[in-house]
Amino acid sequence: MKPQVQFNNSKSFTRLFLILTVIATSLNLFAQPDFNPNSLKLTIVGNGYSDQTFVVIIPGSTTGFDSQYDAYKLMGIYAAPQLYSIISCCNLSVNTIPELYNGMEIQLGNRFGADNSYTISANGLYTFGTDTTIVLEDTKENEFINLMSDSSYTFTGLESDAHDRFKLHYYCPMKFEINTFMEGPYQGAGLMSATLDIQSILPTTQPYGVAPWNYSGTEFVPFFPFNNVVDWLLLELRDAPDAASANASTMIEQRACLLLKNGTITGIDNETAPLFTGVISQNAFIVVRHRNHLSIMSSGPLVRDGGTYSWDFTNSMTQAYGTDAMIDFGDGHFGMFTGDGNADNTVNNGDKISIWQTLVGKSGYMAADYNLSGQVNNTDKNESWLPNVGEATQIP
Ligand SMILES: [Ca+2]
Ligand SMILES: [Ca+2]
Ligand SMILES: [Ca+2]
Repeated sequence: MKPQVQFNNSKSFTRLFLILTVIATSLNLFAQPDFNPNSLKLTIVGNGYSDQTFVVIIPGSTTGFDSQYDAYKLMGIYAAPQLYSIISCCNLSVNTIPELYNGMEIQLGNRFGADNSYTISANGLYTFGTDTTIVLEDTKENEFINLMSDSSYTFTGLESDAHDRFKLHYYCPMKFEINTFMEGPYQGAGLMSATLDIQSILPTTQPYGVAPWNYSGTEFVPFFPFNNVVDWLLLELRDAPDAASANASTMIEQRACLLLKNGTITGIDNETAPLFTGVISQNAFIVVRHRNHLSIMSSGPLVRDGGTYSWDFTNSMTQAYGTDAMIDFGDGHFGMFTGDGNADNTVNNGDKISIWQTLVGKSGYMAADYNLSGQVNNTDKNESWLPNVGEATQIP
């Protein structure tokens, strides 16, 4: 009897040890990538087996195989479901990539040794920013599962299924670091005046809700704390193969922003670059609009670095689409032409007759205040509007 009992105890102990080992291994597998922000673990369960794979953002890694971070996929037994990432060189169980960007796509690989019901579930979603969305696409069923609201997906997997049935899509706002100058308030040496801010003339609600912009955004600033805002701008994001075809129909998003004295464009927080959520499928082009300056557009696709697109209009004429689409300040800087008080995209007599003449002598936030001084007077007509008559916007 005694040896038998001992044998049973030993078996129980072995079982317990195995269970503890499995739990510890699982916890470790789960915990390790979770130390990083933006770590996703996918688990697939079905046919009595399970498998796991990781997609982790690690700055400094690459989209290729990184020996210090990535792990090759080792296929388990045939009956067990397999889930992994497919990259150009190979299949990975741990797929590290350097950055998260809007519209990013990860190709998953899958194998089902038996026709059965399977469930894919996501962990680590909390390691992503609250404004990030991850969608699992089942290309066979044409299903898109928002993992942020529904972290598991059950489906029928067949032995004959394509091995690239699933994809991950990531959506997150992108920063747009854009710099521009405007002629009216330009003072020289890379600085503009913030007179409208200093005199508390700037409206706290974005001013582009009226014609011709008819922008319905609700951007609002409770107050301007730093005396450094030149004016509100309206940014327009366009998605097109090249600049010439980036016409109005390619616009995917608009955003009212603030222009600072040094040419930096910020969101309504008066400090950080504005965010756009639209997914760029071709190339990103930015249009900068102002209520009485001529609009400009980037002459080429915006440069993306990680989660940030950037474009600087201030340092070269060729940064704006078209020929001489900006004024040359003669100090190495360039800016948007002023004088378009009626916002018809041309500096013309209408800006004098129907705008300036009706507002001359007034002060405040005025369409005919072409130098943004807070007052409409002869300076606006003679020094700002007149030299620019005939200039027109060149955006496509
Ligand atoms: Ca990698
Ligand atoms: Ca005009
Ligand atoms: Ca003025």
